Amino acid sequence: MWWKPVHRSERIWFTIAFIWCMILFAMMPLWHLRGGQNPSGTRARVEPSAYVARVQQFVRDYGTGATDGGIPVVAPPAGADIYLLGAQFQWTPVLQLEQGAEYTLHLSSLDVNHGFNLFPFNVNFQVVPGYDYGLRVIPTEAGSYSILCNEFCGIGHHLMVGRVIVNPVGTASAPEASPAAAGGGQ
Ligand SMILES: [Cu+2]
Repeated sequence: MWWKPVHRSERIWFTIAFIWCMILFAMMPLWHLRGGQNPSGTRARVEPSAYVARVQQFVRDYGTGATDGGIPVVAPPAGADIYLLGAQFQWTPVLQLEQGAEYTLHLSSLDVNHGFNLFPFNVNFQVVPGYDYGLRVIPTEAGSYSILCNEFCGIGHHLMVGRVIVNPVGTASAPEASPAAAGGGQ
């Protein structure tokens, strides 16, 4: 039957499908440029061992001395570069941040691909060995949040839960003027 002309309704349907394909095709570069989906901040190659050394330095610089489930707790100052390491099967360190402050969050992996998922928010990012992704982040809500690994990374994947603690504004231990002193001056 192939020599018979195609039915009109089928030609219309084919035309609609083709136009839709072209729209989706155009959406790919458009979404890349205008979709607001590109990671903020920086990307660089890094040797996993060098990244681990950076994380260790970060813990030495800003560690509180406390641990949470054996993982060191780190309280970096506002504006700091903060480092999080994904490794089978834990996130290191525990981050203690200030609400409303901006940080550059570095993410990388020691071994295999991991997935950074800030629970319960819909914040997701791939954590890839050999790459250091620096994301600009501002914690907007105070609380204690879990970091789940959402990229299957091995037998202990389901145990891979980290922690971010966001302290409310004004509770930081930084030696700044108290709100009363700041408000009282004229
Ligand atoms: Cu995992």
